[in-house]
Amino acid sequence: MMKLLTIVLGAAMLLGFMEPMLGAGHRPCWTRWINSDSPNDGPGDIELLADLTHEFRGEVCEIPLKIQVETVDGVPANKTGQIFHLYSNTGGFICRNDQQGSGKCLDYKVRFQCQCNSKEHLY
Ligand SMILES: [Ca+2]
Repeated sequence: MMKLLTIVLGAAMLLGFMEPMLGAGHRPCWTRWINSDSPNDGPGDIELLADLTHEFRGEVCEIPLKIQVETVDGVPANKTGQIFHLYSNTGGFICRNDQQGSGKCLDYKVRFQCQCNSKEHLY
């Protein structure tokens, strides 16, 4: 009985050790989609991480692993043909109206990938 218990415990410990290496222990999560700015006022559509971590405190983490950007209609940013001034998981997103052939950015929404086990509220 003792021997079986030792084997079971050993296997559990081994799994616990393996899990982070397999990535399962740090399963990443995405925040909800956030749209805090509009290209209709100001120089473009500006969704800066520094602003969003402040505005959505406890929801957007300080150092996201990834950023994802889509138009408000759900078209991935890289499919729109527009030029982006900033598109960074550590900086956020900026589309400048004056860099577009059309003279106007589309309205974009962003979301960030954070660690699931952090204190941020994630979906
Ligand atoms: Ca926007």
